[in-house]
Amino acid sequence: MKKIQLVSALFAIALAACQPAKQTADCPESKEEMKPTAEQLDFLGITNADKLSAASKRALLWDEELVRGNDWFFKYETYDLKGDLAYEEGVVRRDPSAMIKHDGKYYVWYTKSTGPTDGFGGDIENDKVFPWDRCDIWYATSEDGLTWKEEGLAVARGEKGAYDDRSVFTVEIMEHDGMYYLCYQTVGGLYNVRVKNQVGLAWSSSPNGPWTKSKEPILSPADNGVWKGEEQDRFAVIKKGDFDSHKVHDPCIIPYKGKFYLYYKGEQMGEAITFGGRQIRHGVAIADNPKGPYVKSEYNPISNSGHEICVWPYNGGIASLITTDGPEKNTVQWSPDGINFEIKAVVKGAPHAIGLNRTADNEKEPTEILRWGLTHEYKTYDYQYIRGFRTERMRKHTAKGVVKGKDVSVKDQK
Ligand code: AAL
Repeated sequence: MKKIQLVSALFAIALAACQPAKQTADCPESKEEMKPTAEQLDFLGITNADKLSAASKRALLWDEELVRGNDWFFKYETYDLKGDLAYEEGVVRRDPSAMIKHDGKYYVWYTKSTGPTDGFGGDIENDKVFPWDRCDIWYATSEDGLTWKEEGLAVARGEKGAYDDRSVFTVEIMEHDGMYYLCYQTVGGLYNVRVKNQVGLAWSSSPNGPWTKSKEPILSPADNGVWKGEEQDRFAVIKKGDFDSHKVHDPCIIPYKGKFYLYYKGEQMGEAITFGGRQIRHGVAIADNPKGPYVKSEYNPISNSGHEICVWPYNGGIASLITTDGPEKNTVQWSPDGINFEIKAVVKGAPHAIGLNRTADNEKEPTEILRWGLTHEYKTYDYQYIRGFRTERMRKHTAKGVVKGKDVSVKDQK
């Protein structure tokens, strides 16, 4: 049974790689219609056109452009940062925003707190339940992206009774029309396992602040799940509700097609473990103005996998890096409309909680914006720190000692 599920999931992934427009021409709808060309058979190394294995059938459904090229694939490595963002004992710095440049300096915002995590076993009124509990948003600047100076607090938790009085964290930056917008996660009240998480917004005419906070959250979880019983158990539900019925996380706003697309991660009440990991999916909410109101797309969820949001504009559409959870984890995807995403590459792994370099020429190559950026790493469960990452494209696969010739990509060899 399990095998059948996996095969059908992979078949669905292969089908997803078929462009809708090509469905009739290059992508046969049934195996009976599969009549591979001699060139396809030769390129894919298929022995007998009349004896196609399930894997060969899927391979024949792949998008031709993706098969011949390797444009979306990358491999990565991480490295330590210097200055104030180097690892500091007793301090949590995590979930870096994207980097922007202002007056010759890179800027980054991030979640910051101090002290170890107590967890949920004790007095949650006074304890710190997660590394991202009891946090505020801080920022740092750098001339070279490697050595950073912590500039101070940007956005603090709200006053007692406010929707963000417990923690503000996991922030993203958007620069638009001379204004700066920080969107971030919020928790208010008691941080128990059933607490709902929302998204807040702050704006300023300078990246150095001061920041004005929205009085109300700009995004909230869907209100259609039903908990079972009073006990603090996030898995006990009568009805799970939408993919984002419990938490809206990792917000990131992108100006797109004259509107503002707020991408986010949803967590569902009664979250299950499905094959490939936790039930995590992404959604989008769209507004006419940066401050909202943000209206959730009727097409949500727009991913079936993933974790932290990492999205960028490319070639008139939106690209998205899907990591950590779900059957399509470790894939790079692209949508022509910001909503309907297709897999473009499967990667070996990817940095988590990426802070993209928004100053990059993101149109140069599909993953140019990923050539270097920020990520975070767990030193221990209690303490995370911000690190750098760099990526490179894979153009060929050569053995040790082979004399390096002209750098010819697989695509160029056609
Ligand atoms: C991250 C993000 C959100 C979660 C926590 C802090 O990976 O998805 O930010 O709340 O973990």
